[in-house]
Amino acid sequence: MERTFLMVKPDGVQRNLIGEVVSRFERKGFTLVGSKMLAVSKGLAETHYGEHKEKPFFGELVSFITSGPVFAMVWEGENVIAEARKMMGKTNPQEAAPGTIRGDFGVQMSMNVIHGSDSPDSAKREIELFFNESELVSYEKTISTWV
Ligand code: DGI
Repeated sequence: MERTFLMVKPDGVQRNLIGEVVSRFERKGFTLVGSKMLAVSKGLAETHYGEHKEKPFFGELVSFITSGPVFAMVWEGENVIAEARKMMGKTNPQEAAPGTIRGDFGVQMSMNVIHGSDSPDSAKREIELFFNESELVSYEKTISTWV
């Protein structure tokens, strides 16, 4: 079953949106297989956002993601990587549709509440970056035949 890495960013944690975010993915029918609060170090932030190293907003991105605790998660489900991206909405909250997490809760580009892997390769990389295998559980919900 496909897995993705999602993270409530420091703005989402400060705004008490962890429960809201978790609830949306639970209600959708996805399965939470790991989660933790953590303070992202500068090194972890730079590795995680490595693809943006040359961008003008890289410094701002790293300082934002290290500015407060985040809530990191691994979710499992059919096509969960693409579905989670749809539920998050466009990167810029001002372009994100109402009904999406960023459309409903975000106001500006840098504080867009949630991160989610954008491909199977990045999901694998990000899950391994943030979690040990022992922190993830594989299980079947009895309700799964109804989802
Ligand atoms: O995968 P996403 O988070 O939707 O988007 P991304 O991987 O292209 O960019 C990572 C984060 O970097 C994004 O959530 C917000 C920030 N970002 C992206 N493009 C810009 C930006 N921040 C600023 N200030 N300006 C940008 O053009």
